This record gives sequence, structure tokens and C-alpha cells, in this order.
Amino acid sequence: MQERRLRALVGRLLAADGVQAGRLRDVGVRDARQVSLDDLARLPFVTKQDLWEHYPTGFQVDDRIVCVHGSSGTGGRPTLVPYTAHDVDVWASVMARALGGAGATSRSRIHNAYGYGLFTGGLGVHHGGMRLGAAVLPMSGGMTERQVRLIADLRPDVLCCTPSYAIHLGEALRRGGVEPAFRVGVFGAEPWTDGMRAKIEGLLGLRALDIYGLSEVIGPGVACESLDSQGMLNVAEDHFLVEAVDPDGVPVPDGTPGELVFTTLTKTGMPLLRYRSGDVATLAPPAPGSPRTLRRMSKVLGRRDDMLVVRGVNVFPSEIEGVLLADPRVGPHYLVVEDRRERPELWVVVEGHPTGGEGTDGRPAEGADGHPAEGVRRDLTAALRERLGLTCRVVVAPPGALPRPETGKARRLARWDGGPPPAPGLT
Ligand code: DLL
Repeated sequence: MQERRLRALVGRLLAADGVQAGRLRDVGVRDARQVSLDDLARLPFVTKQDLWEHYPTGFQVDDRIVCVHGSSGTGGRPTLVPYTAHDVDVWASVMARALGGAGATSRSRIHNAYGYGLFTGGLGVHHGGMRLGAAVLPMSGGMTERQVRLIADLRPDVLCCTPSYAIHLGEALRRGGVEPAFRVGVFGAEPWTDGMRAKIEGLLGLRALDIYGLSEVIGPGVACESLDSQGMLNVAEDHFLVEAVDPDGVPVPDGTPGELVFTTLTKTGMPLLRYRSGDVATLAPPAPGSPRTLRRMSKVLGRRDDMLVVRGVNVFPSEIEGVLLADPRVGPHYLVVEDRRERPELWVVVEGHPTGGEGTDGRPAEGADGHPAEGVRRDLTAALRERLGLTCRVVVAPPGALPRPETGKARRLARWDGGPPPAPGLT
């Protein structure tokens, strides 16, 4: 089926005679019937740069467009994605599948706090939830007090939002004395670790699953964990063929981290052949013994362009998050600052836990000067050095010092080239 769909896609691209048709002809593809799945690795890539160069609609190949989505994207440069009615139908079906795999049913109430708008999170969950026959509460992001109120009144069983907003909402529910009835949460749109998963599950009393997607490919629903997918995400490979490649674009074996490359087998508005996502993950076959036949991807390990190289050491922000979340004395909000002013330094700003958590031995951790924050700072510096092989400058700020993402994606990485520091406590 994938091969049949790949041929149909190549046929559509050649017939439209756009940018991708030219590139296919450059590698000798003139007839879609020549193409097999084994040829994939010799077909041309598409990159974000290509989409920017042909902004706004240079990759559109069908004029029956019913809506447009996109992302504000890196450096404020938007990427726009036109959808046909067929694309929206595919989207609804992969999202319904994702929600169903997470245990949602036609009797579910889905509290949807992903942003509605150009961003695909809100409307993606909306289409999928309705396709499933569930009741979707289109909350969008922000106005947290109102969200707490509706969670108390309507008692939804499924929560959909970014992981950082899940924590924010969980803290607000706790403050308001509301005990939610959520069974499962489907969280994504930004990187998060298993440490963050444990925090969210503890705070909200639900099973926290990861959903992945990107506007260029369709939005959320490209891949999603299910209750039985053993910590990996099932890729909707009947619609989005996935590969993982090294920096030279050569496919890597299963289990080796590589940049995810997607081919939208069934899309018609803006179909993409071998789109380089920039997201790094590993791939794996279906879980052994599982009735599911889809290949799986790991959680996103980082972005190709997010990898920091500090004094020659390669650092993914997710590794830092792993260390921070393992320490119960600090809260889940943090900011990593790449200081590029003179000697390259990595700052890690954390917040002390509001409840003044304890050291691993159960006693409050105190430094040489008897100040609890000093003990935390010293321990985190040591743990980060151990994990990353790099000495970071750790700042323990008071609870609430870092900005909270009410809407949109969490900002956990900042670059400091000069001017005022991007967080409190940096010198
Ligand atoms: O974030 C689509 C989405 C909405 C996914 C809601 C899941 C839930 P964009 O705004 O185009 O689309 O951003 C896509 O976000 O390339 C990744 O770098 C990152 N991303 C998305 N999901 C995850 C995830 C939506 N589960 C970009 N883990 C992608 C890590 C993610 N990163």
C-alpha cells in the first residue's frame, strides 16, 4: 500500500510540474511507475529552507484549498501549509486514531487546551476528537482560571495540551483544590522527557502520553504513543512514511538517532517528498507481539539545530532536563542559556521547589554557607558535570521567577550574545 501511495504521490508531483517535479526529473524520475520503496533513498529531499524560499505557497500543488495552518517558526519566519478537504479528512482520521490509541472513546470529554488558530494543535485535536465521536471542549490556551472552573464542572476524562501547560494547569488545579477526573493526557508540540512525564502524572493523576507532529506534514497525529506502545510513538506510516538519516542524509539503522524525514503519501494540498524535519529520534519496528503493524519512533531527543556545542561538548537540552527533573528540590520550570558573549558558557536557571523539597536523604540540603539553595546549586552542578562532561553555571531562582507559558510552546533555550541577561541571576 505504501508503494502504491508513493507512486501516486510522485505522479501528482510530476503532473503539477512544480519545484519537486523539477528535482525528481534531475535525479532521472520521469514516470511514477519507475519508483519503488527501495528507491526512496535516492529521491530528493525538501527542507524548511526550501519552504521559506518559496513562501508563501510555492509548494502548493492543488487549488482546492479549504484552510491554511502553519507555525510562526524559528526566527519568526512563518511556514504556511494549505490543506484540501481530503487533507483535513486524513488529519481527522490520524488524530482520531491517536486519541483512540490513548484510550479516548465516543463517550469521552476531551479538554482541549492546545491553542486554536494558525497553530495546528487546537484544530487538529478538534477534528480528531469529533471524528471519534467524543465531545471536544475547545478551550484553547490561556485564561487558566476559566479552564480550572470547567474542569471542575464538566469533569473531562482526556486532557490535551502542551506538557508545560499541563504542569501550569496542574499547579492551578491544586491551588484551587480541584481534583480532576482525567484518565489520560495527550501532550506534545514541544520536547519533554520521561522525567517530565513522571511530574505530570503525579500532579494530574493521569497517564501521560506523547503526541508528535509538525505543520508541514499535517500537524499533531503524525505519531502518537498508545497505551500499549511501550514508551514509543506509533507513526501513522500509512500516511506519513518515515526515515531517519544522518547529517549527510544517509539513512541510519533502527535504534540509531537520526533526523526524521517524512513523505506525505496521501496529502494533496502541499504534499512533501522526503521532508527533513530537523527533529532527531530513533526508529523501531512495531512492539513485539503487538497487533499494531506501524513502525515506532522514540520521543524526540532534540533538534538538529538545537544541539549546543559548548567548548567542544555536544549537549542536547533534553539531557539537562533529565538531570533537573531527577532532583525533587527544584520545580519543573527551567531555562538553559547559551552564553556566547566571551568564553562560551552554559547557564542553567532553575526554580527552587515551592514546597522547599528535601535532599535525597530526606533532609533539607544545605550548602557550606547553610543556605538551602547553595546545596541545590552545588549538587546540580556536579550532576550536570557528570551527565554532560561540562561544567555549567547553575542559578537557583525563587519559585515563580521564570516566565510561564500560558499559551504556545515553552521557551527553554535562550542565546545570550550581549545586552541584558535573558533570565534573573545571570552575571
Ligand atoms: O507542534 C504540531 C503539534 C501540535 C504536535 C500539538 C503535537 C501536539 P509545529 O508548530 O509546526 O507543529 O511544530 C512542529 O514541534 O518539528 C518538533 O520540533 C516540535 N514537536 C512537536 N511535537 C513534539 C513532541 C506542532 N511530542 C515542531 N516532542 C516539531 C518533541 C515536538 N517535539
